[in-house]
Amino acid sequence: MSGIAIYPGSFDPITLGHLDIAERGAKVFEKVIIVVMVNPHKNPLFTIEERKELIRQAVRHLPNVEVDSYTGLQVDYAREKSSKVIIKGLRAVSDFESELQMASLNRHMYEDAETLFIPTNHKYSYLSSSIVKEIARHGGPFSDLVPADVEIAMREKYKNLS
Ligand code: COD
Repeated sequence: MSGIAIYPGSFDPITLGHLDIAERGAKVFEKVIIVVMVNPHKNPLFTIEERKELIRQAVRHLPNVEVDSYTGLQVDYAREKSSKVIIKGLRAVSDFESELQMASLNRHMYEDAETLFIPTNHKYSYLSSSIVKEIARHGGPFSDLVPADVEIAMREKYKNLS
């Protein structure tokens, strides 16, 4: 497939589950833009700039993946970038309900926009940024859940917060 796809999320921080979706999206589209968005329901650990930098380090090996941030609607960002595809990772039925609602609303606001659901790699089906933060906060092992640079940044963050 050709064209530009956007992959929006909070990415606080990027996990190996997110990275797997980005890698698979990059095989399908000419360009994938990972866009860090503001989720008003979440209280972030990393600033937008920190998240972008951690993503950039994680996708160094993917020449057709760019990293950006945006405050506003996913569809407005997609329009700005002339993109008609919004990539979402699907872990479980619980993701599906909210993602389907978002996909429908996004099409309502931007009728050219298609949401492409990529099913999670079974290795990462249990993985979320929130669960990694919980493990890290309590000193548990998480090196096999996030890129190496993220692990370092998280250890640093929690050291400074304690
Ligand atoms: N495996 C596969 N996919 C995964 C995994 C995993 N282990 N973990 C997460 N994902 C997927 C998620 O399903 C999602 O598609 C994406 O990766 C990002 O996940 P998160 O958790 O980083 O991001 P969210 O879900 O907090 O993102 C919410 C948004 C920031 C996208 C949302 O708040 C938003 O778009 N805000 C802007 C306003 C807007 O446009 N809202 C929609 C109106 S309909």
